Amino acid sequence: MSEYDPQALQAKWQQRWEEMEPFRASEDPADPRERRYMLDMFPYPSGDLHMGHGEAFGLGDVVARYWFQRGYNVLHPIGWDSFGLPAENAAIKRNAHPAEWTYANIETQAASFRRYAVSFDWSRRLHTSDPEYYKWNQWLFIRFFERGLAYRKGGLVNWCPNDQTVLANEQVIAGHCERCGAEVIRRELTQWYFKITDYAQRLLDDMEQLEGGWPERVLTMQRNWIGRSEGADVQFYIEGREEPVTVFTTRPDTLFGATFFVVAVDAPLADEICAPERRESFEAYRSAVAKLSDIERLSTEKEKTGVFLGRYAINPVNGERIPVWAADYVLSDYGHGAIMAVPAHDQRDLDFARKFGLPVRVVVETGLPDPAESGVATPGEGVLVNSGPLDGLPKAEAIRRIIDILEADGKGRATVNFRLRDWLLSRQRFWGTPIPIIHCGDCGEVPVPDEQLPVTLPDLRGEALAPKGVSPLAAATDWVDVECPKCGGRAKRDTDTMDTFVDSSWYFLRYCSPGYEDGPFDVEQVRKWGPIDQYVGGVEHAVLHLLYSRFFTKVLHDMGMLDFTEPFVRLLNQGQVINQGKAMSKSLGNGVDLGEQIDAYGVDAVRLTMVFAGPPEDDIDWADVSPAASQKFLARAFRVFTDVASEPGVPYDQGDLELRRVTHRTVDEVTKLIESYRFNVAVARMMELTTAARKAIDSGPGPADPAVREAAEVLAIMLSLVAPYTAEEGWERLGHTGTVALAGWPQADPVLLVQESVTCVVQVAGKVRDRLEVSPDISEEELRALALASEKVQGYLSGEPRKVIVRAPKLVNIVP
Ligand code: ANZ
Ligand code: ZN
Repeated sequence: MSEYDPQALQAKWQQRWEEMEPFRASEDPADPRERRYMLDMFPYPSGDLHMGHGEAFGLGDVVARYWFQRGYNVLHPIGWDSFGLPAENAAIKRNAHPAEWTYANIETQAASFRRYAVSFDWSRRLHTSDPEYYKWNQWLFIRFFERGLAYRKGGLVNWCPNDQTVLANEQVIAGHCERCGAEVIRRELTQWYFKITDYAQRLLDDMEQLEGGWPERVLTMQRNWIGRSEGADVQFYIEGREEPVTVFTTRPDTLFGATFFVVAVDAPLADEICAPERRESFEAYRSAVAKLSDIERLSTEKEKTGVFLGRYAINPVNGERIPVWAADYVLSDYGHGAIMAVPAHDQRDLDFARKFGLPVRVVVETGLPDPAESGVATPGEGVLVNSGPLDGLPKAEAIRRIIDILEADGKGRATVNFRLRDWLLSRQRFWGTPIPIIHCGDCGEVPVPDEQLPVTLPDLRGEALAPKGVSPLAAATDWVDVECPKCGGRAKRDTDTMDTFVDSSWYFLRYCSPGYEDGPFDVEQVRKWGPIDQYVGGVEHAVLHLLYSRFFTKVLHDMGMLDFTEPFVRLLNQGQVINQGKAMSKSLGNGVDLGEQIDAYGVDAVRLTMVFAGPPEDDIDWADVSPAASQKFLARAFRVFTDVASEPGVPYDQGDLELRRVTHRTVDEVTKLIESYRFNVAVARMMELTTAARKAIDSGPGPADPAVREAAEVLAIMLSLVAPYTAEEGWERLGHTGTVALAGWPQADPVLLVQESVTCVVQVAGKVRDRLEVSPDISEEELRALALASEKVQGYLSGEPRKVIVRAPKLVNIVP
């Protein structure tokens, strides 16, 4: 095997690694090495690995392998997010059990990961669909339930008519089901929720810990999703109604500009206060709106719609009577489901006012054209007018002032609202974790006792799993009918399963002690490994998965099980692999198959192509990259390894100085580049080192020079981060035993980093008086001091010079 043969290398080294297990994390408490926890978002077993996996895991592996080389005790585990709908749909189609499809795919992916040479600790592998894993979902659910953080309530929910299941708000994308794309409708159902809203403020505050470690755009998305608004609750009486109605407003300063009042058409209040003569039109309107998604309702493009309810509200500060309307642009589940409308300063209100001929009154003078005429509301800064006691005040002050007034009169108060809703976690599908609750006519909701966990899924398959609008579990009566754990009476199991985001909200903790039987994880082990030093995954998880994981972490912290409050210290979002400018898709026929690429070019060339294509966050267009060129480069590097003609252990310092300088500068730069995620530039530096070594072999000091060996060894170690097979074989050809993956990261010798000096001319009054040998990157201050300290220069100076002009590194001009 003198020629570079990637497929042969793969076969050989895969087997060696299997024997060596070089990537097992050590649990030995006496192990003195610093620990590092590197995690890739775990895969869903939908088939074999695809190009996206190739990129994400290839990038993550650069970090993990770098840490191995640095001598850390690294935890780099792998598992599968193996519950979920696709398995169930496949099972219905094939009259099979979802487990068959799931576990077959897992085996396929596991084999592909091994071939792809990702540095996993295989001993910690987990699958969320294993009862040994989901038992702890149930255990956690019960702990949440006991703490009042899991509860059941009825309400309107998002329902996918195709998948026949409830969806969380987060799973509705522009009114459509995230999974199948069907249009989502609203349905009244009793469902389980996690009370994530209790943690809204902490989810926001703790983001401070993530600044600098997470991409700014992800932090922004999290912030927007949580959606904190400061404002005031203001009470309005409605004529003929005993109790006042509260509205939430971020602009209490505009209270004197409220010209009408709007109730969400689907809020119970609208139904309650609707005047009899308006009922018919109200009901017709309400059923039309029921078909719309929140996104459509809130769209600013959409024509405003609404109906007058025949009633009037009283403005609490000036006693004015304003008409009450029902409309869809006010949501029933935000704030209090009713608003005071200020058309002059809120665009939605203005659109509505213009459509229905309602008055517009400016109360903040902004200097912009009158909204009633321009059609453009003026939400910005200004001075209050037409507002009684607020007149003349700037906006911010007016807000404070009106809140004081309202509070003094008991008509309102300062308040904070969050856009975040509680997490709807129950699903009416089979392939998930059964909710461990038993419903008893006498005792109500009774948790399954811990010692009876896990509640395993009944054995259903094929047609029995077909969606029927209720959970398929409901039909398994043997499974459903149980004794109440409290009173022993006849009771029924809850038939819903959990959202699979529950599974992924804590799996990273389980990896620290995967076989642990006394709890979801061994608290001591997590204390040692956690939190995750580096998390790598797609930006599609910027909201959901990350928010839920952060929530779980905080709850577990409050339960005394974790000593940290944020799970992921650093986050890297890799780009997507696309082709010809577009996302790969079956319909476009532009798909690229990872396995085929590997068959054609070898694992190393594919991995190197992924890493070299650009910054990790950028998309990779497979049409613009060349795995063939990557393979050629690897063959060149390989030839350098095989050409080295000295023995291991030769003293490098006897080698060619010029090549040694290149090698050490490369080490210095690549180290910094890897640590700042600029992996593509690091690869470029490795390529340059390869070229320099080649030149030294062919037309320089020759293959036996110790500097050539040094360059080749450094190259093998650095290359092991992206092209592990080539690096291993090269390392062996260089006469080493063991794996290159643990050879140790090279250290740059600072002496060799100093470039040859530059001559600096020092002039006094325009005449050259001295020449100094200085470093090319000397600073201006240093050079100035050096020039003034020169004895030759001193001879021409008497006291402080009038002026010193420094042009580092080549010239200093002194005016005496
Ligand atoms: C009067 C007002 C005047 C408002 C003004 C805004 C500007 P954020 O920032 O998103 O929290 N609002 C309150 N509850 C609502 C609901 N259930 N559905 C739709 N809109 C609702 O938005 C708060 C503002 O959105 C509130 O402040 C209210 O309109 C509206 F110049 O009150 B505002
Ligand atoms: Zn009971």
